[in-house]
Amino acid sequence: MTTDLEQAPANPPEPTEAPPKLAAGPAALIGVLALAAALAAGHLVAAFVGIKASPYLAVGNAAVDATPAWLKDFAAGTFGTADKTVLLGGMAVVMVVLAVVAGLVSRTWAWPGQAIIGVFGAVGVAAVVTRPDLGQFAVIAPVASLVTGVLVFRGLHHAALAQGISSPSRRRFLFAGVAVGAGLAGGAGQWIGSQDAEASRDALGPLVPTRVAPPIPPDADFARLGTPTFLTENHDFYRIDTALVVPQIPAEGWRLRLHGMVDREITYTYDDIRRRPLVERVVTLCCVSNPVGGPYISTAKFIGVDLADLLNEAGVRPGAEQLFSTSADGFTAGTPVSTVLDPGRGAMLAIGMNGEPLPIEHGFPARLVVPGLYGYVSATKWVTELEVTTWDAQQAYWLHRGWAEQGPIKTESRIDAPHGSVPPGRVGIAGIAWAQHTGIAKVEVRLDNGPWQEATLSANVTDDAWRMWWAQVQASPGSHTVTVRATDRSGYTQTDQVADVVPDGATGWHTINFVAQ
Ligand SMILES: Nc1nc2c(c(=O)[nH]1)N[C@H]1C(S)=C(S)[C@@H](COP(=O)(O)O)O[C@H]1N2
Ligand SMILES: [Mo]
Repeated sequence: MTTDLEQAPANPPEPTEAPPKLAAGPAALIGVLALAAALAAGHLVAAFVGIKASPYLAVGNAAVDATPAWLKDFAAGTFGTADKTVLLGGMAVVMVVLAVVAGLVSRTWAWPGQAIIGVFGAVGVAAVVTRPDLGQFAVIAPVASLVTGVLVFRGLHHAALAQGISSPSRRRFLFAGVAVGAGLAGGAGQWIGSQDAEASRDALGPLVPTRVAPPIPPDADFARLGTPTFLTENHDFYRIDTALVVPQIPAEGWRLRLHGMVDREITYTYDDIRRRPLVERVVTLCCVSNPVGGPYISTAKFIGVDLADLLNEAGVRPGAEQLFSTSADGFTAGTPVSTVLDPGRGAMLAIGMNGEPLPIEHGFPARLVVPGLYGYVSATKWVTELEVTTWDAQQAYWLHRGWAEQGPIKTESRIDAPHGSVPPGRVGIAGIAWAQHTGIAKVEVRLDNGPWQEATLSANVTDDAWRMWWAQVQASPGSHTVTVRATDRSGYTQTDQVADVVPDGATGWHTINFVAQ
């Protein structure tokens, strides 16, 4: 196509052989239009592959990550919560200036501007591929930007050169068309992207409870001796569900319908819940399919509202037995109404976890949390419906599949350290014990079937959470076994009877082997 330019136009305007040249205004406009088209195309594609892959946002996020801490503090202090807006606005100004430059250096030939737009695009691609939190298709968005930017720049440049002199009105029409097209594509991307749960979650900001949980004392865990940390980070929190594809529900579109054996049916929006006084509670969740010594147990500060308050607002009718909860993906759980209504129980409709809105895979926008009950009978994630009913009228998901109707968490304990081999002599043994909503009273360990020895317990944060323990044993060179058992505050000592996880949770003492050498 450069041949069009090299072979002089049909009616050369001047006797000199100078190639045709665009006026500065249209040249600059071409740069800006190509930029707009590129960003809009990337934004639209990102709406489908994850809105964070939008090159504009990705470059902005990369800039935030690359910003030194002192500058972040300065920006946050100076601009307050507007710091993101200032950043994105500043980026827009820089980009428009560079786009104008791209146009102005391309008044005769398209390639310098194309090269500048291409470098822009490459920065967008780099910002997306270096982000760990974007999927494998995310790169399509900045590539779409790059290709669109280069092609639009080149196309407009050629059209303007060919028509500019003869038909300025056609050029104006073409420019306006590109501007409108970019506006529509960007707007569509923005709208589709806002249907995205991740974007919705990001926009919510931190959740601030009215009643915060008391601070966790430093001696709540023995992490240095091998136990887990008292609170589990959200990304380390165990995850169990039947969802192949995690339900994506933007908070704005979420509704919770409370109905059944109630005086009045109520439908809550996310804002309805968020505007209520929020409570924060430390709760250890545990899965019924956790084998003895297994990993499916974690602790978080959950933020939400009392489930009992919602039920009381609706007015529970006499004869109600089961709170049957349904998730957006069809999972169901059945919880005793008496447990939910028990004022001391602290059953929650949770919207936050460790200060943040619930992570998507842990039930965003909202889930149930009932201290003391296994997850399969209580902890419905992505919950959209609560029906007050009887046990006969509705059967929850796992009931059909051989699991028990009632799922109180069993008092259990686990050894986390040592593993493998240790030097002989005094050996530290450490682990966790749990009896949610009852509390742990005592943990004992035993070396090689010797006498039981009482372990030291960590600070008791709440009876609804796990408790850490540690002990020392004297180990001669050779291989050894250690066994643990817990006693809860009701006086019950963990049975050594081995039971499978089906139908209502595993039992048995956890035993490990280690070698002293
Ligand atoms: N929608 C939905 N909610 C669910 C489940 C599920 O499969 N689907 N599994 C339950 C089970 S068995 C457990 S143990 C907990 C686990 O919650 P977590 O993944 O946040 O740890 O969620 C419960 N809520
Ligand atoms: Mo579970």
